[in-house]
Amino acid sequence: MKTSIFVLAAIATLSLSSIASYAKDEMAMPMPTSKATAQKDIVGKGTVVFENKAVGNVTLKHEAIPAIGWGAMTMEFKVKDKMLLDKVKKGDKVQFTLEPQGQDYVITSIK
Ligand SMILES: [Cu+2]
Repeated sequence: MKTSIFVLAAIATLSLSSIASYAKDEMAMPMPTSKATAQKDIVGKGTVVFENKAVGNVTLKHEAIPAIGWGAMTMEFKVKDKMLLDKVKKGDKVQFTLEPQGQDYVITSIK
């Protein structure tokens, strides 16, 4: 009798632990993470046509940016941080990185 109680207890423990490990496996399922959806940096090249440090805008004549399907054009960008414009001036050839922000793209680095 003592033995059968022990066996029952052992079975109960086993099944509990297998349920526990099953649940753990479920949680370990690959979930979409920010890493998986993170975009590659969008990098462009261009020439500074005009910069407005006070507002945080820069107008660039940029080359095509295939990453986002843009052709070459002259357009105005916002910069994420006005400090980014401290080192650029009209006529500079620059390389810049864009980050989507709503419908727009903002410059996150420029050099
Ligand atoms: Cu453009």
